[in-house]
Amino acid sequence: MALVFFPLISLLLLLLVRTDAQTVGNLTVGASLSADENSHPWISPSGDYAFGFHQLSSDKSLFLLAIWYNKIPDRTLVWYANGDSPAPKGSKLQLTADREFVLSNPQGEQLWNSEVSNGAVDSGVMDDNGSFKLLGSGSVLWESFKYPADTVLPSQTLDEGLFLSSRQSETNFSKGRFRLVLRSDDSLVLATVNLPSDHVNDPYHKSGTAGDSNSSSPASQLVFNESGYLFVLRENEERDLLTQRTTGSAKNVYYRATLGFDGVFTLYSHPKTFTGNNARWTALWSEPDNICTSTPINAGSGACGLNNICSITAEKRPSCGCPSGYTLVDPMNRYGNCKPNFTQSCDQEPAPVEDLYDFEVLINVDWPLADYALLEPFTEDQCRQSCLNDCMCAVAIFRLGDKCWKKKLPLSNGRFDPTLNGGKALIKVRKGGRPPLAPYFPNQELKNKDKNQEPLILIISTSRSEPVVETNLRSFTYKELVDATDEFREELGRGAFGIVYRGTLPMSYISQVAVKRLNTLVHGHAEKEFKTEVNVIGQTHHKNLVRLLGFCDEGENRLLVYEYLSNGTLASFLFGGLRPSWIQRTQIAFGIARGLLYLHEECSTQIIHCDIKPQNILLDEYYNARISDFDMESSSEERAILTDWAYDCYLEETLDLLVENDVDAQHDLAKVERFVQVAIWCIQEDLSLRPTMREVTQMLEGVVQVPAPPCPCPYASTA
Ligand SMILES: *[C@@H]1O[C@H](CO)[C@@H](O)[C@H](O)[C@H]1NC(C)=O
Ligand SMILES: *[C@@H]1O[C@H](CO)[C@@H](O)[C@H](O)[C@H]1NC(C)=O
Ligand SMILES: *[C@@H]1O[C@H](CO)[C@@H](O)[C@H](O)[C@H]1NC(C)=O
Ligand SMILES: *[C@@H]1O[C@H](CO)[C@@H](O)[C@H](O)[C@H]1NC(C)=O
Ligand SMILES: *[C@@H]1O[C@H](CO)[C@@H](O)[C@H](O)[C@H]1NC(C)=O
Ligand SMILES: *[C@@H]1O[C@H](CO)[C@@H](O)[C@H](O)[C@H]1NC(C)=O
Ligand SMILES: CC(=O)N[C@H]1CO[C@H](CO)[C@@H](O)[C@@H]1O
Repeated sequence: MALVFFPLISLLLLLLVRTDAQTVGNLTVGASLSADENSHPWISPSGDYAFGFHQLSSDKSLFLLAIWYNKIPDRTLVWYANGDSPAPKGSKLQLTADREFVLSNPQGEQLWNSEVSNGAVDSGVMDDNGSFKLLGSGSVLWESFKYPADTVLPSQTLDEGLFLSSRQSETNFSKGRFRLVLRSDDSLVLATVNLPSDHVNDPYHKSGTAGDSNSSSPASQLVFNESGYLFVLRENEERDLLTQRTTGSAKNVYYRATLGFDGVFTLYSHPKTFTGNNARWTALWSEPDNICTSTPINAGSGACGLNNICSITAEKRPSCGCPSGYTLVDPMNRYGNCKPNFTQSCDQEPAPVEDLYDFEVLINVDWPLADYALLEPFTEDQCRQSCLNDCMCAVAIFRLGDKCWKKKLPLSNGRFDPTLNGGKALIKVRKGGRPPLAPYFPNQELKNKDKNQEPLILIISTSRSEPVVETNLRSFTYKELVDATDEFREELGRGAFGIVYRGTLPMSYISQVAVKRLNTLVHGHAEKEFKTEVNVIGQTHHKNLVRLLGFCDEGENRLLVYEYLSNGTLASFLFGGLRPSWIQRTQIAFGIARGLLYLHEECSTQIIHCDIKPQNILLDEYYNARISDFDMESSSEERAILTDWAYDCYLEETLDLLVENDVDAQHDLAKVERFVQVAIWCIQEDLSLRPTMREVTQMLEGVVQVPAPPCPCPYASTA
């Protein structure tokens, strides 16, 4: 059986580290650019920005006309023209005889037009500030800065009425639900839009300006200046400063301010000169501080989808999770709507309601706008009874000692909010049907998973029907883990499914542990499935896997106890202060491959880990790679260009470029080539061509020859 392991490629390639080179060019009348993977973008004179076709990672036959950073390996788009209507392969961007700048599909139909109304275009130029300009008779007729997508750049201004639109998701550039708009009366506001219309709802956030400032002068512009400051300029020239911190002039640092697909507006910086160590975007500032608890919007769903619950992460990003008894409508979009996993009817039921329904309780959770009745003074018990016997009631909120709010579907603006002071959300669920343990999606075919979606699946066990097998896992009481973690004091990381804390077990063979506390919001899983999963993982033993030592399963509290590894994640090692040597990087790659081989073929229950990435690989004190399932957050756009580039280097026999700054690797080019070849085999579109993990380890280690791989492109003929 050919096993699928897409993500290892990005790891292998990340381990190779890199730099880039491109040509500088101008556009003149008659020139055209065609949408395919080999089209050469137009580069700004400094080489900082590129204008051209970006291939969608979710559908390689579609392209966006876009601007991106040319020198940063992670393809970060700062502008795109046709997010809502991506161009099929073979589309052409042309300066027509009428001197119009037009994007048309292979059938000749227009997909996008710059719509210059005030003259004929002579030429186009990608400038060093990141704006693409169309010039005619010496003046600027059109510029991308005036038609922003989701990002503003230094030296760009947003006039009143102009707005940024979020995208649908990290990899889907269609217009999303969020907008940032400059309004003369309110200054800068963030609001949701009722798609597919353009109707803008009341703001969920107003930038800290009009309210606080004494100025009554209308706001006229959002300015992003070259020192990296964002401010609202008022008509009387007063500035309402949004950002307080920068990391230097835009001459030395790339800045961008992007309205994320999750509705958070963030200022990022990235060094212009970088090695593998500091090559990343750092968030300097973002707004709002907590989108989950921002003003409830009386139309639309709030930060997460309908019936969903928003909780804020340490990075101030929303994390969404369906309540117990509810599941995602689109399992790949956890920011989307949730649906009850049962139907509630007002018709005659087959049994008394007490036998049919029960309540799941969530603390400090509320859906502020879905009330249809307030009952007071009421006890909690009366509140439960009332909701139970009311076929309209989906949720009751019991709060403030004697108040009971009954709520109907769909629930909007769901939020986890500690200021609710222990208020209880009583969620009515039908007995018997509960969704499975949130992090695990049993029996889901790996190949059905879009590799570019947010990583959701951590571990899938492919044979689950087995009875519970005893392992030597320790069962902890909740109290023991509260003590071990000193009341969950030191956080090691957090992800969608829970937070990992550092802990110490007294009187134990392994004293340092990492305790993962599964999120109460998402762990609406059945007892038996939790036990089965724990058992399956508990039976794995391999030096390249993080060991599960025990668990706690006490009512609401579900925790997993792992051994603690002192050297952090591979991500922090690769991109952190100490750059790993070539030897270390190869050893880490071997270790990951061996760990996966064990999971796929050697342990008693076959396990497929669907989220291999540097954040999920921990390092022990000897820098051995250990695969874990700690779901730290991350994104996955970088793959496409890294793989394309690596494949080009392989074809053109310029593999030395991949490891340009690494003398050791340069002296070991045979191994570099072997790694790249293996990686290319692993990302074949045709799954049947991909090697098994056993073959992968043998090829990586040089035990067997690596045959020349065919192109990993979508429609390659199979060599
Ligand atoms: C691009 O255009 C600019 C200004 O028109 C000119 O100075 C430069 O030489 C041109 N570069 C190329 C490569 O044609
Ligand atoms: C870039 O922006 C600065 C500041 O607005 C401006 O002075 C400069 O002319 C711009 N450069 C180009 C190439 O437009
Ligand atoms: C992006 O999302 C929209 C809305 O869900 C969908 O209609 C569109 O097909 C998606 N685009 C791509 C390229 O997947
Ligand atoms: C507004 O003006 C009053 C009176 O001049 C002053 O006391 C107050 O601090 C000002 N508020 C702000 C936010 O500047
Ligand atoms: C950008 O704005 C900040 C805040 O007003 C100011 O201190 C700085 O001098 C400005 N930089 C430039 C290049 O105008
Ligand atoms: C929903 O509940 C039913 C039983 O009521 C169960 O068979 C089914 O697996 C559940 N589905 C999900 C996705 O939780
Ligand atoms: C990056 C990191 O934490 N490195 C440590 C890994 O472990 C060795 C041995 O304990 C330390 O010396 C390193 O500092």
